[in-house]
Amino acid sequence: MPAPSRIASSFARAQRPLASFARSAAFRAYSTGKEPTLKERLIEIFPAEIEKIKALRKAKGSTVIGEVTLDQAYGGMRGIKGLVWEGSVLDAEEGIRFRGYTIPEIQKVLPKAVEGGEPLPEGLFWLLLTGEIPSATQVKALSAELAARADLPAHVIDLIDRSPASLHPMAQFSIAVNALESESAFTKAYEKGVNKKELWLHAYEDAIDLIAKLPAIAGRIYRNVFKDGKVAEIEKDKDYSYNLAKLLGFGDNKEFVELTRLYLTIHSDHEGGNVSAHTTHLVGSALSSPFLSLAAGLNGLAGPLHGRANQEVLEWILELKANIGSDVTNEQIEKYLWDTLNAGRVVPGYGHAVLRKTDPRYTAQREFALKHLPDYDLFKLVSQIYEVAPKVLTKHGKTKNPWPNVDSHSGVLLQYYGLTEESFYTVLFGVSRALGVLPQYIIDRAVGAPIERPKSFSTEAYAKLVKYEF
Ligand code: CMX
Repeated sequence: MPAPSRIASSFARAQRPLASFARSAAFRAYSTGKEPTLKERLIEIFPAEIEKIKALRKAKGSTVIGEVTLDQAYGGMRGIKGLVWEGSVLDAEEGIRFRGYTIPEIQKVLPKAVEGGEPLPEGLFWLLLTGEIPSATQVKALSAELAARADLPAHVIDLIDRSPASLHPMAQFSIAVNALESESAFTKAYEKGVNKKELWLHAYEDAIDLIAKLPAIAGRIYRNVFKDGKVAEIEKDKDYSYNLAKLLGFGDNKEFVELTRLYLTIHSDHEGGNVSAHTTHLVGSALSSPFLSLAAGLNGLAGPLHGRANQEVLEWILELKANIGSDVTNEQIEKYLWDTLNAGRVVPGYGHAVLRKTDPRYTAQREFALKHLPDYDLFKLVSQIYEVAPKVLTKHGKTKNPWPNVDSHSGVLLQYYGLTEESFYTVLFGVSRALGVLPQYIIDRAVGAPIERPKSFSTEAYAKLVKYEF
């Protein structure tokens, strides 16, 4: 790996308008026949991206892109355009596109570990950061870099080991990520007064370190809380998902490893406005390090209306099964749905703030189940709920989207392979979400995104604004 000072000076050169490509790291790599690493590629790409944004703002900066109603201010800012997020855009009808690619498309074009299998999430990370599909060799190099940086500092191991088993795995996860702040190259560089144009280089190092260490954190939490506390070693020549599965204790199951690859790919990014992405971005805008920023995002993901919905779904389904059994009629499911709604609860795994159709992440998991576990009773139950719930939610008339979201399906797949402890499920979502939100963290620092600071008003002030008297 090139020394940081060489990279910094290379980046400084590349920052000049039309930097000489012949002097760049990427050119050196091309000319020697060696493909550029992710960092080399970013050094090449970012100057042009910065110029693109400058040109767009210069030409169109004062163009009005939307209006805001009073209801939106009180209604969770739904639909207000005010964030920049490069990795993905969410269409209400079609679902997510990662740098323009739908989920079925990325399943085709990203490098895989198994012929005809699921994509490697390292490839998605590369795509989200650069907008480019990496080669298999480039992904392999990234996998190796992540495996090489996977070890945890002793104090983080100690913190996890001393957490009580009764502390929710997501709280343990957030504690451990916060504690990695001791390792932050970004914070150290800032303290030394680094030029802000070079901050992204340190953000990149932190992001790679952080992603690299997540399997060891997740594995340790899982093994401590639910198993014998023994955590296997990372295999330096294996991919990220294999190592995560291995550290959880499922490395021998090839299908589970494939599921991990799919799971980590599809849960990564869902544009910028969701709670975990927005929080990571917001906290990062204060120049808190990637560790502190992701930990903040994970705390948001831990909420039952967001990432913890995967745990809630499983509990809700198991409660249904416990009360009625596996052999359930559609009428019984309908009654169970109404009981949930009439108790003033939400139906977990259904509805979405943006989507108005079945979530393609749900569909991708359904297809995995149809291929690998079509006769599993809980999968059949999930499919049966899918037949009934949209009609009931439509009749109920509140939710704007009666269709299932990503969390509706993930739990039963994990149950099938023996990862039955549902309070752990959101940790897996969190590992994946890091792959989606940290690219934007790096981009934000590269383009010099400012501290985020929207305007708020009191109810009195809003009333005055809209000329209303109480
Ligand atoms: N069951 C019952 N009521 C629901 C509902 C559901 N699944 N989804 C929405 N509603 C209700 C809302 O609670 C709201 O009721 P009030 O007017 O009484 O407050 C009303 O319908 C309108 O809500 P909405 O505009 O359709 O949805 P929001 O954008 O406010 O919320 C979400 C989106 C996901 C929080 C909501 O659909 C929900 O609570 N779903 C269940 C929890 C869930 O599955 N979350 C995971 C989402 C994916 C993720 O982030 O991981």
